[in-house]
Amino acid sequence: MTLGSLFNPRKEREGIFKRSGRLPPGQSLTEKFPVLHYGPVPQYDMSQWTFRIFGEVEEPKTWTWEEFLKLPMREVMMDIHCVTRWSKFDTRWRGVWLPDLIEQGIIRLKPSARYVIEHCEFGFTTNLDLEHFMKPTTLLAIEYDGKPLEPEHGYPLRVVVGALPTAPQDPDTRYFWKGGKWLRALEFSAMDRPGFWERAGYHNIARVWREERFEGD
Ligand SMILES: Nc1nc2c(c(=O)[nH]1)N[C@H]1C(S)=C(S)[C@@H](COP(=O)(O)O)O[C@H]1N2
Ligand SMILES: [Mo]
Repeated sequence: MTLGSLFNPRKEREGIFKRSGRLPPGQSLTEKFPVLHYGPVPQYDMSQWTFRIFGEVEEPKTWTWEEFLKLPMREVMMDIHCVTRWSKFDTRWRGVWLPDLIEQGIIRLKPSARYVIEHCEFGFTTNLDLEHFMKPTTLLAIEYDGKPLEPEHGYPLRVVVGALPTAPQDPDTRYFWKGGKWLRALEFSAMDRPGFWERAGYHNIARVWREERFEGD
């Protein structure tokens, strides 16, 4: 224990995560849940809300909120890492996992589908490769810590990407901005299409353990 951590419980917890290999380079532990986004927080009348699946799929879909809630859901624990250098450990989310929809025949992808574009309110988008979207660490979340998402964290639906606490050093772990808040559609695409932050200079792939923060890193 260093002098600095002696009276600083946050520093002390950070040291534990660092020593156990869960704190990626350049990151520090936060006990809070910072809010980061560009633009306003949308307000909803959930009777008007819809969620769309389109692009390289056999049949495009549109679901109401009531229909969305009937989809298969699972709970996932994740370590999340923001490019602004905070990490939060053991965050608990509940939501829809894409492979469940595919396995149950709820959506059918064309073989040409290789990328997923997340479409959010106000035209915000972000992009991931389909392979990453199929990992157990990519979730369409409706709940955080047993409660509906807070408006500023993406209510009613957001994408979450992170690392499993059981495999914290998965080299394919991505920064948290790849999780779009206020998600309204998933587009399956044959070609990659950089989103809002990616076009603003953030790294297109965004692997945490390689510190792919900005293009050119
Ligand atoms: N719709 C939308 N989603 C977004 C963003 C945004 O600007 N708009 N910012 C991203 C960024 S940069 C980060 S770090 C995370 C932050 O999520 P949080 O506010 O729940 O911590 O959301 C991501 N999702
Ligand atoms: Mo961010």
